[in-house]
Amino acid sequence: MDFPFIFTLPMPQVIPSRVDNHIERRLSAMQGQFLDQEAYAEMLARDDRLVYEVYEIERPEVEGEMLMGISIVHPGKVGKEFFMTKGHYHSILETAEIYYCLRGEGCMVMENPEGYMCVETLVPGTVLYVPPRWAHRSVCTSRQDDLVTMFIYPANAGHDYGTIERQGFRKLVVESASGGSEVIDNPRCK
Ligand code: S6P
Ligand code: ZN
Repeated sequence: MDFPFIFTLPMPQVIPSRVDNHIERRLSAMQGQFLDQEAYAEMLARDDRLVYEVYEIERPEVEGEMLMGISIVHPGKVGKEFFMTKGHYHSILETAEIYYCLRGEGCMVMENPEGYMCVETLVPGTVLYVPPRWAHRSVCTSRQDDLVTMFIYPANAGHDYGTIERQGFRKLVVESASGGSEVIDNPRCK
């Protein structure tokens, strides 16, 4: 039988007091994801940098349960493109997700199979609702701070990474001429 449980997100580290899985994604796991492949190869040859981490609270991956955890995207760029998560659709496309930004600066790049795109800014306090059918990727646009978000989604959602790996997102987040960030079209998407 399940009993209710609590955990805490102690500030400022925001590492949950309960963690069942800790996932680390390094540059080497992001093959083909960044636009500037030359910059990617050069950076990887120097150092297989940690791009992002996820702390998950484990629950049975069945309908009715929820999964939650903390996602931390570290600051960095490959060429002009900011560090980001791989991004995915949910395998059960009709499942939504909620993100709550705790620290840092960044955005969520989203698109759906119907051809719509959306980029929402994330700053501490932002709550983002990603509706069913929208692929999502978090991007850290700060030069020095991690982008930390909490996520909650149906435990049976599953992850489809393949569609994004093959096509990329249609929008990319890159450093602008003034040193800020801007959203550009992905030239690899026709
Ligand atoms: C899961 C949820 C997050 C991401 C995490 C890493 O549905 O959206 O837990 O898994 O932000 O991103 P990704 O694209 O590597 O799974
Ligand atoms: Zn998701």
